[in-house]
Amino acid sequence: MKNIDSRSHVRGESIYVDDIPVREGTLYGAVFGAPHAHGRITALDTAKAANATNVFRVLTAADIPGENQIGGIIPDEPLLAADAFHFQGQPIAIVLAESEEAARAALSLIHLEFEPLPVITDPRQARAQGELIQPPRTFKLGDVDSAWTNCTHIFEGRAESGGQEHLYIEAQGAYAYLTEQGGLQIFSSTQGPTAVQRTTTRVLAIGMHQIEVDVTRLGGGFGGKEDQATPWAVMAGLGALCTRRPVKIVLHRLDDMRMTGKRHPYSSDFKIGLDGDFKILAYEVTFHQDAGAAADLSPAVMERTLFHCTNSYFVPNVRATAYSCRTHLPPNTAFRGFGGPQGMFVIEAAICKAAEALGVKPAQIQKRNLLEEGDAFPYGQTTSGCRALASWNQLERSQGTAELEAGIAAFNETNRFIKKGLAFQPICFGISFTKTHMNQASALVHIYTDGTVGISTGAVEMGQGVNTKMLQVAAELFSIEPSRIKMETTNTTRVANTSPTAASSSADLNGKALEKACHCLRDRLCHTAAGILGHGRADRIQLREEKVFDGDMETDLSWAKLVEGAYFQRVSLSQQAHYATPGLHFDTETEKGEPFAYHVYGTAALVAVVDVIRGTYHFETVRLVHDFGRSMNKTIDLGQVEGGLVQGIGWMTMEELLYNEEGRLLSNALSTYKVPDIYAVPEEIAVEFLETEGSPLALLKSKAVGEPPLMYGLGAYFALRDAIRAWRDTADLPLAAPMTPERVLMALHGPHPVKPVPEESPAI
Ligand code: MTE
Ligand code: LUZ
Ligand code: MOS
Repeated sequence: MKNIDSRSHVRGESIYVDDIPVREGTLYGAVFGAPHAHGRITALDTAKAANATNVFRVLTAADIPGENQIGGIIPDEPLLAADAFHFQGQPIAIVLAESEEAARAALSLIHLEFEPLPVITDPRQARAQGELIQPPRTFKLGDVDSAWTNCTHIFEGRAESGGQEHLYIEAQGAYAYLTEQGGLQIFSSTQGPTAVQRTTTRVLAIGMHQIEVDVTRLGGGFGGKEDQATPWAVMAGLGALCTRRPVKIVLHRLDDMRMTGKRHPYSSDFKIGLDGDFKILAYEVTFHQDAGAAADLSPAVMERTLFHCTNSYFVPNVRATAYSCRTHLPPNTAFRGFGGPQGMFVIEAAICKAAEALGVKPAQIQKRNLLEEGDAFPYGQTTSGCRALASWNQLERSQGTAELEAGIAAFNETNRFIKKGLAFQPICFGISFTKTHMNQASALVHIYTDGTVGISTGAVEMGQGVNTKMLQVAAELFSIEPSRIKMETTNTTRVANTSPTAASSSADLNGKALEKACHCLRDRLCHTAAGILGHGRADRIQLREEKVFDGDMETDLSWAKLVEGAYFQRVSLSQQAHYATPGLHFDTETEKGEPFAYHVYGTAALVAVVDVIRGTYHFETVRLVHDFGRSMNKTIDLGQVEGGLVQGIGWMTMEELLYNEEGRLLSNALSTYKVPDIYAVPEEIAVEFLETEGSPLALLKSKAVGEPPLMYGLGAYFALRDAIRAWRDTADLPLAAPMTPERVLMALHGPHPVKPVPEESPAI
């Protein structure tokens, strides 16, 4: 089935927050942000702005009726800074005016006096100064300290990965108005409608029952709207409450880039030990996560970094420690992969370093150490349905990687100024929220008397196609035409207490809840049909293609007639259902448990082509074998793989976030922050479906697909490095991403090392 939104998307008819027709009297909000990264506020004068033409009111922290607090995991972030601010762009005041232009124009009339305080932009410096979001955590397996003595080769080094701007096409925004009797309606571009509702309750001191949050769809989220859509929605709500007029706040792109958090940059130290056969015996890693100025989701992101610190490899002795470091950047947040990619980059860097020093291809070490069935992860869970080696082998067998490799070697022999490089990139990603309690969802189904169906779930459509998958579930279980089914907006009044649409789990969780609701309704209708047919044997009834069958015999009851009959017999045609993933648990004392429903595997081969004179590059081909389980929608799933891959390549190669020492974002526009465009997409992307049994915990055994493919992009960094190595030795080249064309040029021709890295430790 095609994505049900494709027609309205192409015709420009899909509705986003900014497309909602505004009510009469609507005010437009513009947000005044901190002009410096760290300071103590000594004076704030908003009178001039408030008196400007067409300005209705200016709100500050003093106008907040409830708690000035938006921090979810840790309460450490105000909605509006009152005494001090901690990052450039941190919201301090909101101008509400008759037009967006008037609101923005008045921002410059706000007068702020502050005492500047020291600014930290480096997570290692933050750690050294004791600026931690929470105490460090350590995951352990085996005994690392005694394992080193058995290692033939030991390498130490540092690996660094940069941040990433989400660049959802639809910027952050919300629209809110009061209804009656104290009610508040909020339209928000959020992945977490319940998070918006909960935080609005806290800040405005009104019950959750008074707040209705509604989401039609997002123009992309990618994690950037899991937590950070909330403040703008709460501000719109606050504006509506204070002025009793509707309030709309939609961020300008440049404000969105400047004020919101991004993927966490990481700076990490590793030590890896191998035996004479290149089996990895020991791995020790210390992560420094740049959390930015407040916790946001950083503790959970840091946790997933630890979960994925060994990627798809079995390492018998591991010690992984992570520090969440408080700096003066905008609080960093969820981004596709949620810390997993950052963790995986470090072990790939460690393997690359070992391979370069030993004079072998990284693939030789990678393949030798892939997880096998029953192997333990450092967090105690063991693999089940492991496809690490299966996907690698299938890639080699059917995607001609040996020929690719031979072709590259021959090419590099004969071409002096163009060099090619190859990297293999296996992935392994755990599916479930790592906070066990979040793995629940509900659905609400109405069958109307004409036989049409309305479906509500907690899932938010953000381009990933979850609504199409939900519709498929209902169409299949009722055996009716998709055109009879409508996916309703995601709404906290219809479906309550939802987890955000995140962790790649929304199709599984919401789809399973929907399955339950549809099964209930189907059973009820089968009973009704059995009654109408006069024998009462519901087990004989089948619904097939809008018809009712009695055993194998077609009856004259149609789906529509059956529904109508049920209504006249006063049978309920509505059903709500709740689903919670069974079997999950995790103990943060021992750091062991069973946090994931299942894992998704796959292997990619990426070929980079580098222009040695210019430092420019492109990706000639990416071939991959991905574990979809039994894909329920190959078109959508293929789109997720291609999109995730390209987003991952962008993160590793061209997207470079630069902050100056004052914590000001320098790459603050699309002219200075480069994302992959159509020309940067690999010339060939060949995706092979590794058809597996799936997992019973996956919706229709179709595995979650949203985040995992991003991690194939890690290979882009290593393919570039391999191409550079065809030109000159890379042993002392820092392991730092992104590998921008400038960095490639430096690597090819600049002095090494650009940054010193510790030498290889002597082999024992
Ligand atoms: N695909 C599109 N087109 N737009 C998005 O914003 N977000 C990604 C992924 N794919 C995203 C996307 C992220 S970060 C997640 S967690 C999943 O979709 C969430 O949706 P799912 O749970 O339905 O896979
Ligand atoms: N969000 C979250 C996530 O709250 N918990 C998670 O485990 C997670 N994983 C991936 C993406 N978002
Ligand atoms: Mo995705 S990072 O779980 O929103």
